[in-house]
Formats: sequence, structure tokens, C-alpha cells
Amino acid sequence: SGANFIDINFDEGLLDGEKSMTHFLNLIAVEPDIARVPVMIDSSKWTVLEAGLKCIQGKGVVNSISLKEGEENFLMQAGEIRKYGAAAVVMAFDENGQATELEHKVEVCSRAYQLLTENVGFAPHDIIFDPNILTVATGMEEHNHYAVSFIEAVRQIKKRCPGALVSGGVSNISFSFRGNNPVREAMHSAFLYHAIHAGLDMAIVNAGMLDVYEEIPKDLLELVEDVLLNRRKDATERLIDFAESYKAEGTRKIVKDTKWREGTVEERIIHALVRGVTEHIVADTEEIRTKFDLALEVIEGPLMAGMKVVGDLFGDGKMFLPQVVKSARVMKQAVAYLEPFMEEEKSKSPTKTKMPKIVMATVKGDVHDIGKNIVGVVLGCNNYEVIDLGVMVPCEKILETAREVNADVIGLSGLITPSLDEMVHVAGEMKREGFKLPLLIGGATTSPVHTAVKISPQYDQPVAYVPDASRAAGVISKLLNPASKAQATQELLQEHERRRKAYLERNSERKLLSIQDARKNRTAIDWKNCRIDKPSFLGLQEYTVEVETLIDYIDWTPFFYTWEMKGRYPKILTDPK
Ligand code: B12
Repeated sequence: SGANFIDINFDEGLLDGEKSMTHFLNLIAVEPDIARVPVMIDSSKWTVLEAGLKCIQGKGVVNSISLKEGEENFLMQAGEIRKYGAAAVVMAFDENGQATELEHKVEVCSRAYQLLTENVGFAPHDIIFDPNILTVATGMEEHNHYAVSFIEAVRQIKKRCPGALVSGGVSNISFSFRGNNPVREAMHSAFLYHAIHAGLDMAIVNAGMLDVYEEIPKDLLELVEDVLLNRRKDATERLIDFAESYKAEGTRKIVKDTKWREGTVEERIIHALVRGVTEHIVADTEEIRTKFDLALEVIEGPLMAGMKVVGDLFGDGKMFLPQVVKSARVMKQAVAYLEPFMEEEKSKSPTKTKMPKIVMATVKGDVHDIGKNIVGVVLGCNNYEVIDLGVMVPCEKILETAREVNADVIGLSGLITPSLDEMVHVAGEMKREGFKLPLLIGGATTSPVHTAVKISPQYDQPVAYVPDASRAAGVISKLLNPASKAQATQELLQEHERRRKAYLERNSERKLLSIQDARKNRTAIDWKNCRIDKPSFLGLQEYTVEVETLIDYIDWTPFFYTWEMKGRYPKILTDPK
């Protein structure tokens, strides 16, 4: 389901915690698929945590320590954890017990932060605070503000403890609704949505059972948020009543789940991508394929449109990472289904000669590969020989391979901002090592301006930004074909130059002339010989206009600018952001 850590716990009465932890960690260390996921050693017994620390490879997390038994014990444990290079979950507990109120949560975490950073030398980013997510809607009035307290605590801890992370066990929040999963899932997603906005960095969740915030039925969402945000006195009763009917109706959720099949195929594809449903994706992809001439158009059109929705929801904090992982799986399945069709389209194409070699990679630090893979398939279908190095590929490996296979082109993909710098680095290295091949740049965060301003100046050969897979073959062929190469390179250079200039003009401070020079520049008017028309009247003329008449003529654009909302009135009123 895309979890980021494996939490390992042997706190069971009849188990020997130390022994089991050691045995289990040693077992999973030799399973490559498991070993690459970081481990969180979870125990309330220090000796078990210590046994775990001795086994884990790479960086792990200890879950958890706290000030429950006083400062001395806390400092000793933290010192040991630091010695092993692990991070630590720090519960908001102190000598007085578990922090349930906002002030107490913030006070305990701030104190722990100070002790850890100043006395133990802990790096702030190795501290993960857990300010206790407690159950709401229990029927006890004093529990009604627990969600609000947690969310507000996250906000304040993030401010008071710079660099530290905040986490929490989400399922606790909905414990009152045990047995009613639809309501619990809605509560978890809505809670996460608000907590993430407040700064929550991570959470313990059932990664495979999260609703998409945007898709929680509006009536349910309102009741859930009434409870979580403590918006009304009868919020709990209202949600309980509703929850009963929600369950009793034979789970409306199932009804909702099948209803999406009645939409258009475009809608179904978006739904499948957003919800991560693989069940019908092949059938839907086939259905939509028949509407297009080429299989690639299905990728570039409806599938990309679906991924854009996913990206927007993710960007707005309305979808969470495990859900995006599921979306990626759906996308990959659809693309895999389309591949044989693209192959077939290729076999029908007139070009049969072997085409040039392209070395492709997603740059170091970046795991996104859906786009790169599509480009690979498309180029393959155009008879290019594609050497795909995968993801997170260091610069040296890319260049070494390009030299080894005598590549004709290098293609870099990157979707996160740090990848942009890595691409600049690769371009610089290509120049330093005397490469003479064109460099292609692609991926959602790359742009023609960044390519022109930052990447292209690092390399003295053509660097081309390619917005989508369908254009890759065309760009490469233009840059390699002896007949078009010189002109294509020239055009590319001019285009980069134009973009660089425009960028610099936009971003450089305006140089103002001195007042004397400005006066020298004034328009010379020959007053004697120029024509000056007489106005139809001189003096004042009064009109009485009703405000209502004027309203339509008011341009509110400057008002929005004042509030730093960029966009023109009235279009800005319908801008989704
Ligand atoms: C799916 C996805 C994931 C999946 C990736 C799965 C996979 N195997 O690829 C997972 C869940 C793993 C993931 C992880 C993360 N993601 Co992500 N992800 C996305 C998402 C939703 C879709 C990307 C995608 O596949 N698009 C579809 C493909 C087909 O499009 P494309 O890549 O742009 O490719 C096309 C063109 O660009 C071009 N092209 C691409 N590469 C190349 C190369 C060459 C040579 C050429 C010629 C052309 C070319 O052709 C392709 C086809 O036309 C985007 C949002 C978005 N809409 O882009 C966020 C997004 C890219 N992710 C984002 C983030 C922040 C992350 C994480 C850091 C999240 C986190 N907190 O951990 C991690 C990154 C981890 C890492 N170190 O890389 C941000 C990046 C923001 C930024 N500017 O840095 C985005 C934009 C979401 C957002 N709005 O915030 N993500």
C-alpha cells in the first residue's frame, strides 16, 4: 500500500521481546524487498528498543521515548539512540502523565526539544514528536476538543521546535466508531487533511484504507468535521445518528463504489486513477483506445488528464502519498496494456532502419518513472534503441553508460524540484567531460525557461526541453539528422537566448535614467505648427450617475493584486485556486 516505514513491535505478554526483535530484524535484513523500507522499532520497553537498535541497518526510527520517567532516563536513552544514528519518536508524556491539553502538549514537546538538541546533540530532523491523537465523540464533553487540540498543537510545535517533525497514530481519533469503517475512514481523511495543513509531517495510518478527502460525501464530511473541529454541541449525536443509517443502509459506500461505473469512460478513468482502482482499468483503457487513432494519444490525453487531477489533489493536500502510489500503479497498468498497440503501430510505420541510441534516466534523488517509461516506449516504437537506466541514477552512471554504449542522445527525466539542480549538474559534467551529444530534458517540473536559463548555459551542445513523449522522437530526429541538425541547433540556441533575455528582463531591477537624462529625452513638440483640437466645452460639467450604474465598470483587478492574488477580474472569481 505504499507505506514509508515498517513498524515492528513484539510487546506481547508471552513473547521474549528482546529475542524476537533481534531474530525478526535479522531475518528481514536479508530480504531485499523488505530491507529497503526503513524500520521503526516499536516497544514500550527500553531493552527491546536497544536490542533492535543493535540490528537495524541504515537509518531507523525508535518508537518511542518520553519524559515519563524523568529527565535523566530520557537523556540516557536519547544519547544511546543518537550513538546508533537513529531518529526517535518522542511522545508528549512527562512526569505528570500523558499530555491531553494543548498547552501541556506544546510544553512537553518544547522541553524535550531543548533537551535533545542542547544536551544530547540530536539533529532537529531526527526528532519526531507524537503529541497524542486522542479519541473524540466518546460522549464525554471534555473529549470534544481533542482533535482541535492536536491540530493546534502541531501548528505550535512546528513553530517552537524548528526542524522537528510531527506524527501521530490516526486511527485513535475514530475509536468511538469501531465497526463502522466508512465513517472511520472519512474521519481519518478529514483529520489528516486539517492536520497536514497545520504542519503534520507523517502519521501512522492504514495506508490501504484512506478516503480521498475530496470524495467524502458532503453530508458525511460536514458531520465528521463538526465533530473533529468541535463546531457544535450536538455534533457527536448527529454523527452517531447518521453513522447508524450509514451502516444500516447496507453500506452506502458500496452503492457509491459501483455508481462510478455509470459515468463516461473518461470519467471512469479519472475515478480509477484517483481512487487507485485497478479492477476495470484494462477494460476502460481498451474502450477509450477505440476512440483514438494512436495508442499514444490515449496516454497523452485521458490518462495524463487523470494524473493531472491526482497531482492537483496531492498538491492541495487532499490526497496522500499512499494513495498516489496506488494511482501510479493504475497508470502503469494502463500504459502496459497500451504498449503492444504502440508496438504494432510501429511495425506499420515505414521506417525500418535501426535508429540512434538514447540513454535515459530519472536523475539522482528522484523516483518518478512513469513519464520516462512512456518516452522509452514511444522512442522504442520509433525504432530508437533505448537504454533505460531506471530511477535515482547518479550522474557518473549516466555518463559512463553513454560512453560505453556510444549513445547518440542522453535523456533526463525529473519531477521534483531538486532534480532541476541535478540536471544542471549533469549538463555541466557533460561539458567537462567533452560530450558532444544532444541532451533532452523532460518531466513535470522541468520547463523551457529553466532549461534555457539554468541547464543550457552549462553545456555547449544542444539542450532541448521536451514537453511530452509524443514530441521526443521528432526533436531527436531533427537534432541528429545531418540535413536538419545545423538549423535545429541554431533555432534551439535562439529560442534559449530569447527565453533567457525575457527572463532576465523580467527579473532584473529596472535601471532608471537620471532626471537630467530623462528631461533630455522628452518628446519634442513643435507648439507653433502642431494641431491642437478644441474641446467641445471648457470648464466643469456635472453628471449625476447612480452607483448601480458604475458597479459594472469597476475593475477590481488592483484590489486582488493588493491582496497578492494574481489574476484578472472577473476571471479570478472562477479560478479554482
Ligand atoms: C505518481 C506520482 C508519484 C509516485 C511516482 C510513481 C512512479 N513510479 O513514477 C510516487 C507516489 C512514488 C511519488 C512520490 C513523490 N512525489 Co510525486 N507525483 C506523482 C504525480 C501525481 C504524477 C507523476 C506522473 O507520473 N505523471 C504522469 C507522467 C506521464 O507525466 P510526466 O512524468 O510529466 O511525463 C511526461 C512528460 O513530462 C515527458 N517526460 C517525462 N520525462 C521525460 C524525459 C525525457 C527525456 C523526455 C524527452 C520527456 C519526458 O513525457 C511524459 C509523457 O508525455 C505528480 C503530479 C503530476 N501531475 O505530475 C506528483 C509530483 C511530481 N510529486 C511530487 C512530490 C513532492 C513527491 C514526493 C517528494 C512526495 C513525498 N512527500 O514523499 C515523492 C518524491 C520522492 C522522490 N524522491 O522522488 C510533486 C513534486 C513537486 C516539486 N516541484 O518538487 C508533484 C508535482 C505533486 C505535487 N503537486 O506536489 N509521486
